[in-house]
Amino acid sequence: MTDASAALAPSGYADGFARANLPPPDAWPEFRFDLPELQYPPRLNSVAELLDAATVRGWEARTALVGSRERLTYAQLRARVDRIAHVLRRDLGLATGSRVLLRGANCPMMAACILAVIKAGCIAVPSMPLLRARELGAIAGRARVDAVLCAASLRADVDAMEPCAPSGSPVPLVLFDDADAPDSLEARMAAHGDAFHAPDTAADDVCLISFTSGTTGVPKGTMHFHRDLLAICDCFPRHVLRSRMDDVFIGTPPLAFTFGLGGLLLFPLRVGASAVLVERLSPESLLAAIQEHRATVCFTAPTFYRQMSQLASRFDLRSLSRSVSAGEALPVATRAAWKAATNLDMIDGIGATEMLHIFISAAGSEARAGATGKPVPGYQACILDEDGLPVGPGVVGRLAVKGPTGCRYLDDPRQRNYVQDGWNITGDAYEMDADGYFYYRSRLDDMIISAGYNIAGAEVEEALLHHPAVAECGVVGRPDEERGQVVEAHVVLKPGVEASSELAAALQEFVKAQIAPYKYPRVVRFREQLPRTETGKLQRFKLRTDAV
Ligand code: 3UK
Repeated sequence: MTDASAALAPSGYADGFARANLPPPDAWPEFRFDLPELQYPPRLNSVAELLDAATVRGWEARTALVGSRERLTYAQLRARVDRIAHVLRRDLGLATGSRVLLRGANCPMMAACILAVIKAGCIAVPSMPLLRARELGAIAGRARVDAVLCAASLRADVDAMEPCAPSGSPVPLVLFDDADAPDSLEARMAAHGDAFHAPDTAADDVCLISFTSGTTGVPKGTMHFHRDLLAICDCFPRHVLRSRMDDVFIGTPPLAFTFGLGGLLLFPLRVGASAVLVERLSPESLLAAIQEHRATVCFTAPTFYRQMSQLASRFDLRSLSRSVSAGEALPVATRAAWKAATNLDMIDGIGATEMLHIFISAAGSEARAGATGKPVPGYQACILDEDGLPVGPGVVGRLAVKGPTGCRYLDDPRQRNYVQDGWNITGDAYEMDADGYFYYRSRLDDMIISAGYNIAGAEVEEALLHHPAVAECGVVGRPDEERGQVVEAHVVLKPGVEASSELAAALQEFVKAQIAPYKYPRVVRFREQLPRTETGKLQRFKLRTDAV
């Protein structure tokens, strides 16, 4: 049998697209459910589970979501989700298992739409707000979307891509936040006041297709089951973050990025907490929002924390008790700056779209500067050499993980690169110490090889970040005839500092004094800003290729 459905419970979906496009079973990672809380019933709708539990536990009057214009209790969120689910199934006539493309900035309505698609027994395909028509079209085509829910302000790119069904006819587009339009989502919702009962679905039916924020090449669709959405809630937030009912979550990752979907929606809902969903946050406005909403848990990327450290003294941040950094390696200098500014020990965590959320992390006194942490309960990790054999402490190799979640690409030969011998291979070079802590070194494809030496750009960046003139930096290998590659540093200076060749030389000496001198940047380029993705990741390929 090459069909994955042989290994799965009967699907509850009328439309078999997702099951038909799962990788063949021999290309799956091994899934492990090693904790009592990871034993889910075979029939499951993850959103019904989250929102029904809220009712059963008496959370109806508690605040679930806070936006810039509205605040929703758990009861109001459930009612809104039910109305949208009725629009999808009754008005649009979508079959279970249909794919719905979602497009909107972080706000309560976008969150309700994602939840409603899943509760309706359809499959959510969220898209990043900054994607343009061509990229959106690629995603819509790969996931063969049957309908689009889009914030009115972001409709232009959807109009430009004109998503079509296989028959060639355009798929329905419904706009929200479109106050006066008679066919807006809100207008349609008004016709449906009754409760929506989730259709029967399998715990291993696909409910989310999340596209990687890949910087190059065709985007990869990662497929996640109903049980995966609950599993991420029952691992990192339960065992490392220790989220509680009285927590107020806040942060920057888009809901279309699984870092944001988990951290700003699923995790709070799982424990009866609330989430503040605001769009277009800057380091300064995020600090102001933490103060205003008395947020307790913050999720964002390292570069945001670095910028916030410099502004933190102007705000009252006493409500904040945990801050989570993910998406990129957390430099020791950033951890130290944040601690000095807020007295908080950063919770670093590595996650991936393929794994859905964070799988290595450490909190509080368990955290060690320079290390990402230890495998989150529920996950196992090891370091493999080039032959796929595990190596011991102190050796750099390929990071491999397994747990309750893992990689299932939608019809993609790259599945066999990411999954090998049951392990998920994230593409990161890591090292372990004798105590079982994992240390990030670089992306495997970003390792700089210069005159025969392997140099991790992150190590050079770390050294530069300790210099008082440096605001941000990115270090890459630039092709070089003589050495293969040379180490090249792209540096953003702090406000008021002038770029000069003297400063460049001083930075080079500064690095040589801290790490092995052969690693110093032979080229230093000053820049106004660094190219980043919407998820906060440095776009190294742009640094390597940009003629500056
Ligand atoms: C890198 C890190 C060092 C690493 C993500 C939290 O980033 C997320 O998913 P993506 O698919 O990227 C995955 C890759 O990003 N990375 C992420 N976190 C760290 N490197 N230290 C870290 N703490 O290369 C990884 O392979 O965009 C993060 C939760 C959900 C996510 N999807």
